[in-house]
Amino acid sequence: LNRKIPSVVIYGVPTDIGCAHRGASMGPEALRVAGIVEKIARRGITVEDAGNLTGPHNPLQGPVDGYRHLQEVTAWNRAAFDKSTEILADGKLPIMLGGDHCLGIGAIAAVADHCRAQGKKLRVFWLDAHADFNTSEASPSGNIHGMPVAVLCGLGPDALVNMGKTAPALTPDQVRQIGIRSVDRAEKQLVKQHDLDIYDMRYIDEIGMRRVMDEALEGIDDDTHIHVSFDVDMLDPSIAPGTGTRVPGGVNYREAQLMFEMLADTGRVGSVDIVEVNPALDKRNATARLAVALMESLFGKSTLVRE
Ligand code: HAR
Ligand code: MN
Ligand code: MN
Ligand code: MN
Repeated sequence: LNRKIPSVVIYGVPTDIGCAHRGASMGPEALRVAGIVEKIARRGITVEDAGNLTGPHNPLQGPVDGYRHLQEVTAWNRAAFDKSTEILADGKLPIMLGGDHCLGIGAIAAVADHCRAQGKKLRVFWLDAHADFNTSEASPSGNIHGMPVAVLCGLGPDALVNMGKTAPALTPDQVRQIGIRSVDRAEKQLVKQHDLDIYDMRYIDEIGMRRVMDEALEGIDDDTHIHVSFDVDMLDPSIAPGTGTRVPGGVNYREAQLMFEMLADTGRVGSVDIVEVNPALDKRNATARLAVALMESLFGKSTLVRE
């Protein structure tokens, strides 16, 4: 394993269209201010910043038929889908800077199409406090950032489910969810019914992050494309306060660093999302700076001294 990392293209998707609170729209700029481009480039990787996508403003409306802002969410995801598709077709590695996590729909639908076209296996690492497996019936909020995994697995409105060439984009067995500690009542039934592979905080506490990652990475081979969808609320709020739906009892600094180092060791990471950074709630950009430090780990910076 451990191949050369392809050129990286970073793009921003400045919207909070999928969530209840404003501010994730400022995430891309916070991540740039924290040095995401320079720090990945320092790893010896070619990095291009493609700027930000554009899309509809946030009308701040309530849910309609169980979805808040479905039309606007669809437009933003279509833009992300197109951009990721273009970057992957160039043989490059897209890093999408969100934005809220509804954008995982477009970004990952593009990766799924790309992998199918290339005959590659796809494994998605969904790093999050939340399972994001709600349907309109199950959701307590109608916020689409609580639904992207369900949508990618075929549960949701046609406009989103049919984002890519093939629907559903994913089957649940391609997904590994890590850091989970907040799942709604009806959502819990759904994740059980669809047999999602969830490494919740209790399991992380009991067996440790090293073994969690060994299990989640099992079966990765040379033909596997790894997509990392990193919702910063996976992290404990004490180290990552700048996010809209904080849940206590999250992943600590060293556990997170180990996760990203072990993902880096595979040499198979082919696409990344960083979502839910909300600078309006942050302390001196700490959350963006931590996310960037973890990207350095993901792109090969190591804490190994011995060996
Ligand atoms: N489960 C809740 C809902 O669906 C909140 C989940 C959304 N929050 C996120 N996504 N940050 O990971 O409304
Ligand atoms: Mn590829
Ligand atoms: Mn999420
Ligand atoms: Mn979350």
